[in-house]
Amino acid sequence: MNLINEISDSDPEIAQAIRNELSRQEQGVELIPSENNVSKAVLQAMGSIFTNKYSEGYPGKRYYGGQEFVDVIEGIAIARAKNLFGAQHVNVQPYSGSPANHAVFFALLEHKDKFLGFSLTSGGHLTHGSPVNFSGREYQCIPYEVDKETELLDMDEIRKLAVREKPKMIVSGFTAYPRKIDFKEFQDICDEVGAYHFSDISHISGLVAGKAHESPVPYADVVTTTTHKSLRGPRGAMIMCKEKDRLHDKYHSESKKNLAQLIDSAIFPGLQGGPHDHTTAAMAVALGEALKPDFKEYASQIVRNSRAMADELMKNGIKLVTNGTDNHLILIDLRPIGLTGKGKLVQDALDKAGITANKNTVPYEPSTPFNPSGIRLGTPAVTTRGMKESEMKVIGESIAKIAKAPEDESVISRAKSAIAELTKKFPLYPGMGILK
Ligand code: DSN
Repeated sequence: MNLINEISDSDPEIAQAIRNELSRQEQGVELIPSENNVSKAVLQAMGSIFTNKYSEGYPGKRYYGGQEFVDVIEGIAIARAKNLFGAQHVNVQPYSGSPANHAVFFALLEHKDKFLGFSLTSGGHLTHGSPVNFSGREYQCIPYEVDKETELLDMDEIRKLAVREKPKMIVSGFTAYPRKIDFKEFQDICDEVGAYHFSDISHISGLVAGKAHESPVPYADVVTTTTHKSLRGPRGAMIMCKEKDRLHDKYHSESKKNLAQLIDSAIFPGLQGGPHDHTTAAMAVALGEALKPDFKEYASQIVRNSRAMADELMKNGIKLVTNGTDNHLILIDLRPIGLTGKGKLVQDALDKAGITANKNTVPYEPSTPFNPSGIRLGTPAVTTRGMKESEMKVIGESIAKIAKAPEDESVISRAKSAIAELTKKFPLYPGMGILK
């Protein structure tokens, strides 16, 4: 079944937009670190007839009839996630990362409870306590920052902050931090102050699954991840947690449930209605792919590619936050080349050359989040396309040239030709026929 042909007949406008988006994805390089290119099998599961079903509840305990096959896919998704990450309990129903994180707050904290989260401008996520998000409005966030000099997380400072503030929860995880996180140290601090450890591995879950990054699962009480970033699945999320609530006696009355039940009931009926079963089917397929041996090679190639691109950028005079990377992500600091607050200018210039990236704050950002001084890059999608270190050098050199002259059309045009040449050799979805 070629679904695009169906759309072409029924809704030519949308069909054309899909074709245009495919060309954009095919002819450019996708460097937004939270994006990826899913397999055709994942796309097909996502577009399957499971989109027709409602299934409030959990496998074996649903509120509507006709659940025998939904229970199969949800059961397989859970079993594969447990196997891949070594988790005791998994919930695959969160609609996406923010709802998953919301459920963790809802399950573990009471209104205005205090927690420690990585500040947005230093590399955290909105849901880690930003004042404009539910997490910063409904709860009391004490933000931690990176060290001003090294731009690295300073675990001694985080420990001191935790000892002083006595939070009920500490969040580990990020959206814009190019280095490894020591989850065991976070857990030690949580143990010392009697706090829950909530780890958000949305960005690095593919690296964790592929053993290219340490896992928080053996330590943290709760771990969330989106499934569409380095994990290369559909847009969705999962929550992994320990069965038992190790802080039950400190924070809950006898009547409260164990951790797994707290999380499940926070998702449904606490915050969500019926799960998106077509997403669950696609998630099961993606988790099956991540369990195959070649996913390990994929994960380590993501990091090798990231390092190669970082080296090329630095060789060409570009300053990177922390002067390098350990993971899939690179953060360019535009301030030393006189472009403070000009992230949007550079993002737009890269776009014209077929390089998709995003403007981003840098630690201790002197400008605003809408006009920040950084550019965030990542290698999960280009690695999926089969690109390796030599291609990263071409891309890195093009980015460096554009960053240094974002208004020079001849520089942009030369970079565009180099990128077009490169992408021709790495077709996206070959043989899919969706351009017919
Ligand atoms: N929007 C995601 C990212 O780009 O990192 C986080 O939710």
